[in-house]
Amino acid sequence: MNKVKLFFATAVLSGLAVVGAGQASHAATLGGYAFEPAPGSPNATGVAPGLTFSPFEYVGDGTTNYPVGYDPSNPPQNNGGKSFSADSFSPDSTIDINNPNADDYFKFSIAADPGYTFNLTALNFVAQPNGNAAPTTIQIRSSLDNFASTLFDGALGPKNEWTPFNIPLALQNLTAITFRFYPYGENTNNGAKNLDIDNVGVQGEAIPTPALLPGMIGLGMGLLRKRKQQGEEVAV
Ligand SMILES: [Ca+2]
Ligand SMILES: [Ca+2]
Ligand SMILES: [Ca+2]
Repeated sequence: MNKVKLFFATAVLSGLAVVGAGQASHAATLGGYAFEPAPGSPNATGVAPGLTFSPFEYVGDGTTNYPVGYDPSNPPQNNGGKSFSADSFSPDSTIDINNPNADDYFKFSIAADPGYTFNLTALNFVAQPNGNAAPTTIQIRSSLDNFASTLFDGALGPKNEWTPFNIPLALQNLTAITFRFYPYGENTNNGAKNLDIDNVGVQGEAIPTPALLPGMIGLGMGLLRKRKQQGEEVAV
């Protein structure tokens, strides 16, 4: 191989190595909800190829709106843009997953497109208990066990402040999942009313089903056929 060819071969190999490194680094943001632009939107943005995100929803008997949201570049209040808010949650810690009027929740779903699966490594959001009549705590559940157990159960942080949450997950080989967020608990008996939520997102990776698979199955069948022919030859 002359020097020019060697140069190009090295360049191609280096390029492949870079691509390979890019594919190996996972835990990218797979999609999420910033509720922008004004006047507010429930639709996901930044969704990775191979996945579909539902709109972000509130299920319950309260009302929703898009109040001022979270902007980390604008301290000390960090207010800016839009968030999503509802005003009726469980005042107590008992959550009945089949009674959304008493135990109201936020939810969103992720589904893999045909030919994909996905892994999740984290769920992120920021939340702000809005005023005195706000929930104090939040639970997160998922459809993987029909919402039976809690993936997370923790304090929401001070009222009228945005508190960030980063919840590690280790969920693999998924084709679909729905998350429910159950804010609950009363702030000085004023009720579990207003909670604002913003910058909801998940980290992980979307994985294409190996395109090699049909070819490998074909190769396997070919080998089987060849062996069978050879076996018949021996038998004769
Ligand atoms: Ca926002
Ligand atoms: Ca309610
Ligand atoms: Ca309740």
